[in-house]
Amino acid sequence: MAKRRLNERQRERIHAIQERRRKKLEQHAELALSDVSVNTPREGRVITRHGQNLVISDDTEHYIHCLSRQNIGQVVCGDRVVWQATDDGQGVVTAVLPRETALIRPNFSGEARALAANISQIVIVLAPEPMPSQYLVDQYLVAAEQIGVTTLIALNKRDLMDNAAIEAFDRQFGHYETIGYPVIKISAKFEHGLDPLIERLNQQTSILVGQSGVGKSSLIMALLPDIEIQIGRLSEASGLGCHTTSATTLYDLPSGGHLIDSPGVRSFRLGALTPDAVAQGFIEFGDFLGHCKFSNCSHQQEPGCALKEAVEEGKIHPQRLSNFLHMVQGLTTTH
Ligand SMILES: Nc1nc2c(ncn2[C@@H]2O[C@H](COP(=O)(O)OP(=O)(O)OP(=O)(O)O)[C@@H](O)[C@H]2O)c(=O)[nH]1
Ligand SMILES: [Mg+2]
Ligand SMILES: [Zn+2]
Repeated sequence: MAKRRLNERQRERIHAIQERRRKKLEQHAELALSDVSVNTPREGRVITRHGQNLVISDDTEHYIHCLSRQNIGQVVCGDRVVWQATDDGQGVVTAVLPRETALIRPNFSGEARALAANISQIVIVLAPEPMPSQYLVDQYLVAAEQIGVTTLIALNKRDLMDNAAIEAFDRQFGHYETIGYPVIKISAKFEHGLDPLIERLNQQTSILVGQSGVGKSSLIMALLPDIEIQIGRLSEASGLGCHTTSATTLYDLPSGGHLIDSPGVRSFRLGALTPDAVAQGFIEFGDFLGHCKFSNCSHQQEPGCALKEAVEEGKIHPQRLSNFLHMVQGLTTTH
């Protein structure tokens, strides 16, 4: 997170310098690709990626700048990889080890792209501003259920909310707690209410996701006492000078486990899921699915719809059903 504001020209200059360094590193490592065979393959974990440039941590938690071989597919933050040192103190990643999990979203051309790999938990960060979106939360929850990781919701910037604002938030988001997703209210700025979050992050590899400006990077700062050291190590290894938080990056938690910062999104598009897979992402629907009067019920107008009845009985939140229908409709119109 930038401590001071940079004007447009300064930003452009920094960007140009970083681009030049990146090009130089790439040329350098391309040359090195030819002599990797002499060094033993080792295992490492991807800390961050800028294009073809990777920073990986080796088995001694040392950070190394590596290039990835072109033919090994996408390599993303959190990936476990095989790499070989080159004689100039850098390295080449030669293989990606199988992923336990991957948070995937389509890019603008609709191709599936992993955002991070081997995560065990998703932390959806919300704030009073920018205004939280239940739809975005539900999309993340479907993605999380699909890959089988736990999820919690962190409402940040609690310090900006008075009692009325908290009550309004609880009316809109309180049902997630009932469904089984913990909702933790915190302030990254004042380091308030962080203990329950720290407890849940322990020993996990968690990714912070959410809209731009909700305070993900601020939370990283608040949760990691040695963040300056970690950023320093990263900048040194990447050779890119000052580390920017624009790339998804993995940090070490002091109590064990990892925390990944990801750049904010306006929306999260789900990949090619079937309507059934989306339905499974709405875990509280489980008791009612398959109990509609018509087996091909679209849960919209039909009589005897078990989901609509559950909404009427207060067992399913109406917004969850309408988000589900909207999501399923999105699948059929875009695929
Ligand atoms: N009042 C208040 N402001 C906060 C808090 N946490 C973060 N902020 C402010 O919110 C703004 C955005 O914070 P960031 O941490 O950069 O947000 P981000 O989620 O990382 O944003 P992107 O990297 O763009 O996705 C900054 O000006 C922070 O100082 C908080 O708990 N309270
Ligand atoms: Mg950020
Ligand atoms: Zn139905």
